[in-house]
Amino acid sequence: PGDGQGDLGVVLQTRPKTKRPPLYKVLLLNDDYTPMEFVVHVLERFFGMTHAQAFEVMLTVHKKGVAVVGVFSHEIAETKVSQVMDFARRHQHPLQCTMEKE
Ligand code: NFA
Repeated sequence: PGDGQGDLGVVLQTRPKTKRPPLYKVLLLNDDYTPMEFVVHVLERFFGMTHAQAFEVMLTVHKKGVAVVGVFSHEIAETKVSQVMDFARRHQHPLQCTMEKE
């Protein structure tokens, strides 16, 4: 003997939603003027690469025009881009560094 107003609503199964934050690729762009040794130094200094790794990645950027130099959270990626852009500007090189959502 109910009032006929019982809850027959559908209960949807939910999965525990662990949303991971988006990641961002940090890209280094080629240009005709920045010295190769400067780019190698940037990759060692700001991206923790060994000299051999840095040289390899620098050559990839030089030959292909662009390369991903790291993948980071939004905040870390922004910091890397700022550090590279500031460092390049201070040394009067036109080196460009950008980020994009992975
Ligand atoms: N293309 C530059 C040169 O020949 C070297 C370079 C590599 C610049 C990677 C920017 C990025 N001096």
